[in-house]
Amino acid sequence: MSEVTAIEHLIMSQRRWSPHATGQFTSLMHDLILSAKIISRNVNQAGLVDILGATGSVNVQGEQVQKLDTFANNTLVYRMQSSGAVCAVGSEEMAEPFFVPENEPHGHYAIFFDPLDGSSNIDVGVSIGTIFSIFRRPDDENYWQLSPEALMRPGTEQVAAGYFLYGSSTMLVYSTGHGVNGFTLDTGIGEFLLTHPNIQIPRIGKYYSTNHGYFNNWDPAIQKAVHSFNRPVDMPPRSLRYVGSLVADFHRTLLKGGVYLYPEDTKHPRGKLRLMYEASPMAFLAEQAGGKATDGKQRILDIVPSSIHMRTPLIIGSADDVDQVLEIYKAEGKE
Ligand code: P6P
Repeated sequence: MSEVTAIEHLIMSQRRWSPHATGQFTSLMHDLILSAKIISRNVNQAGLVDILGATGSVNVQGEQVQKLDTFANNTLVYRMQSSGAVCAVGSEEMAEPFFVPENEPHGHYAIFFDPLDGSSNIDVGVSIGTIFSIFRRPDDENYWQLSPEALMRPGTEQVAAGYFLYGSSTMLVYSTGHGVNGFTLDTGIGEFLLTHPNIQIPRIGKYYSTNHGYFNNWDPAIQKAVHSFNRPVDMPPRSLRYVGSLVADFHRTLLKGGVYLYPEDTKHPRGKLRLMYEASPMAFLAEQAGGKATDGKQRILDIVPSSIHMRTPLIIGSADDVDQVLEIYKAEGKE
């Protein structure tokens, strides 16, 4: 039987990289993982809740049936607030960040998340996920100086980032800046076990992933870049894979290689995806796994957010495939 490594063991073993570790990060990850187990349970019963909930608004656990996005957000905010490791929480579901009151147990981490990315796919059984990005507040910063502006830091300052994937199995893929590891939830014992150690994204992939429905809304350089994958000159055409759930599309790109593109278009002039809790954490993972992530002009991780919910174009995946897009953009004089 191969060695079984539970995630708690790996988190503790990584503390050697932080000699001044206070245990706050370990506490944060414990509560984040607990949140995901709770969300996974409810996501996996979504269809059943409709049947079981038909008798009223009470679900199988006797809880009020909530919209799953709201449920996921409330679960995460509550757990993060009570972890004692967090000073601020930002979420796609909240207009403003939540700051843990100074008179309550708090720590030096700020966490941003998309609590349930791709949730519109729940009723058709497509994988969805929770994406998270973790920053550390400078120790010398006085607590009361915390403001939304203080939280708008570039992705290079993330101390950890990752996602939970609620699909055929529940997975956690994350990095603390020392490579990318994947864990699969063994529901029999309630533990995330290391199943994908040191993930490396192939330099070139078999797939490209984008919403071709927007083709006529793209500028000519983007159209040419996408055509370079489905009508290449000197290699077989790539296969198109697109499920419309960033976590699912990125997870496949990370493991199998290729490129995911959500560029700007006439409907989304700044792109659709959010920088701080979608593009930036995925870019952190992609680079840690040997890949690249750009908005078409600059490295995603170098972008300084102008707002918590700032949107950005995203081209992410295998290094050579992202470079292929950038070379075409440059040849087409794309700004
Ligand atoms: P479209 C889901 O709403 C999401 O934010 C991402 O998970 C996904 O990749 C993208 O939007 C899909 O957008 O415009 O193709 O439906």
